[in-house]
Amino acid sequence: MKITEARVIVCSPGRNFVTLKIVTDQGIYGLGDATLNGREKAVVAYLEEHCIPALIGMNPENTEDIWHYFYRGAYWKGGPVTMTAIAAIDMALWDIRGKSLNVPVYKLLGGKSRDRVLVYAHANGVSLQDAVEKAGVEIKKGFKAVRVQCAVPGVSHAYGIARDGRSYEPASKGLPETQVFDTGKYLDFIPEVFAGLRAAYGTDINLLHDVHHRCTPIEAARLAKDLEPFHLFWLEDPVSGELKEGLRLIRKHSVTPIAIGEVFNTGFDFTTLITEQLIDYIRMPLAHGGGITHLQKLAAFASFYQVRTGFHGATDLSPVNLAASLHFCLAVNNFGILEYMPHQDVVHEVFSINYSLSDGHLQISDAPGLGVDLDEERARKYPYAMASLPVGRREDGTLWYW
Ligand code: CS2
Ligand code: MG
Repeated sequence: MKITEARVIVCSPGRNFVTLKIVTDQGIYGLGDATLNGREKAVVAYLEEHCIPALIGMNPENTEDIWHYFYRGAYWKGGPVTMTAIAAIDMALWDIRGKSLNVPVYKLLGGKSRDRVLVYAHANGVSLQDAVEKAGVEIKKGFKAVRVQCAVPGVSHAYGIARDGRSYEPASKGLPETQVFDTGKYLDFIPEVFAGLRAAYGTDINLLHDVHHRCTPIEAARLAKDLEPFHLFWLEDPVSGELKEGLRLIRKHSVTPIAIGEVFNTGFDFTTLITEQLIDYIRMPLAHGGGITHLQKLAAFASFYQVRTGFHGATDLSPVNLAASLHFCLAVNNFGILEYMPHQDVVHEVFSINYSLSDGHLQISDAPGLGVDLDEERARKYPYAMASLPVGRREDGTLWYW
């Protein structure tokens, strides 16, 4: 088999998505998600200028060698742009492999380790009472796990809170907007939210919370300790991922499970965190972490340390990534949970999907390959529009993590 063509499709049904389509001489094609929120065009350029010309003529069956060609073979290794491009190539090649063998991808990854994939829903409250009510709505829908974010009294706009009743979407059109954060108010308030949630729903429901990189290590340690009585499923990104040593301080003070790595892009970012048992869940998604080939290795390594997967799954990752994640999560033994934020209906005008939600779990059909498709003609109806993630500042104006 030979790759005869590869092209990048950029569209914006409600939000921007970048998709790589790799076509073979046997008429089989594969899709890969190449979306990097707010940096879409950088990945497009990387794929078009540096990867696609080299892909033409390669045998798509050699997924391992092709992965190393684009990773190790590049002198300038790693980084979100490069690794998102490599992930898209890898995903598309696994899609081709599945289609050419007429099997769903999970059967190529070891088959089913479970029947369905546990996902967590989102509850974003504008007040404590609203957060508790919104979590209740998700629990009623059948979700077994809910991530809860809450506006902080006295803070003008906290991370994760939707405005004007719309569903939460991280990026907004144009240049970044500024959001203001106050750590003191946040740290005082968040434990009250989880006390309220436990009082309302007891201990059966799994609760998660995302700090979104905004605490210093000692602040994060305090939060993890204060949240201990409420037995979170995880506390996510308690410190910025750049500061790996910071996680040692958190571990010294609490047993709240920690998830990190949605902004990481290789397994090398995790080795110390895993061998020192500083984390419990891997957040790096297939789409930003080099695809199935690389995450398989990281998951296997993590399994020796009983660290589990908990992939990022916000709406800025396309249905192609979600389908690939479902195959992966069905197959891997040390699966923990998968994030689920439903895409807007308009996304499904362009992407046809083969997964469905019931009872707080996602299921995927046995269609060959990844099982999702993209209608290129419909995609053209939704042209790219520049959008950015916010920047964060402290109340005195100092630039901080968002
Ligand atoms: C978040 C995301 O889903 C999460 O855990 O951290 O909403 C994140 O902010 C966006 O995906 C950024 O693109
Ligand atoms: Mg997050």
